Amino acid sequence: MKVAVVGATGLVGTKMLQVLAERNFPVSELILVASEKSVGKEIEFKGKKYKVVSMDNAIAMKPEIAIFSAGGSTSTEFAPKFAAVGTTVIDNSSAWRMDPTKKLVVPEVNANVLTKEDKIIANPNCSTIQMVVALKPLHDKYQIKRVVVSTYQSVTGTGVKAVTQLMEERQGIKDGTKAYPYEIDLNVIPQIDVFLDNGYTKEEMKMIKETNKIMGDDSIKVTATTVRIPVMGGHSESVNIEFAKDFDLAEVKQLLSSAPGIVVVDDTANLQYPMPKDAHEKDEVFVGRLRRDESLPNTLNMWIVSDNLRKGAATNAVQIAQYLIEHELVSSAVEA
Ligand code: 2RA
Repeated sequence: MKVAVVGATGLVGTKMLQVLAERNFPVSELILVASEKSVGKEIEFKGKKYKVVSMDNAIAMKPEIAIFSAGGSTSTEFAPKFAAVGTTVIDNSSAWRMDPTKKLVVPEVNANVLTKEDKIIANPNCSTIQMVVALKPLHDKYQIKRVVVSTYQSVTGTGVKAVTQLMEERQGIKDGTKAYPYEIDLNVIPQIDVFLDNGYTKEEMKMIKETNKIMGDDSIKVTATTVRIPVMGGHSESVNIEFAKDFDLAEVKQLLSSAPGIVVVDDTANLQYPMPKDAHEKDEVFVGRLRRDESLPNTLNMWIVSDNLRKGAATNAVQIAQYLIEHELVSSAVEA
């Protein structure tokens, strides 16, 4: 496969290259694209150096697959141009996620919706991905009525600038890099992305709308509070789920343990539960603190942790690409 990575120098782009290499993704030719100021810069992939090229050069090379992590406006402008030359684009921005003509995919949940005609495929928001992976096996069995989620999100979800802000603050540097309106070290910021007219943030509304679309079920009611914390290894989520049917806690554990992409870490007697420092650099979604909500019938509490740069972004995108290849849903650019 001729593969382009668009946004190759960012936190997610760098992780995409790492995941492609680790998974031995069948790359016959690698095309690296980044902003104009990075054109010509060399990036290493599997021991070989590649020069960053411009967007127009990359389109002219007609890659079979392009994995984008370059922001919404870049994606809105250039994803259709790649699609026009026969490239299948997997896009990590929010540009196409709620477009009814585009698929929003988490392979463990809804890869079956993909067809050969899908030329722009949306990769969901990181905090949504890890939640739906854990919701899916439970929804199939007990039918979810309502989800109440509160998140504890890593600064890596914002990007390099936010990591720099946290590190500088930890070194005592005042008036340094500012990715957030407030200090993040020794603080908690109950705002991720901008506020909307309804009082929710864009991140909260993404969790609500994307969950319905990925699960293919608008009857699931979701409400969210998304929060930034001074952590690096992954996003954590406290999730309260009300089901239509009653459940058995041992069976819940069993369903989650046998579901793809999930690791249950739930042994409170030995103080075992998921934490970002353990999820860091892992591809799985970790679930624990499973317990009945004693205040409501048929309701479960759980805690979900995953590396937001991996399953929440790069790994999910590469898994979509792998699925397309395995199911022969990606056409060669030569044919196009
Ligand atoms: C965040 N959800 O953590 C974003 C990244 N996609 O800010």
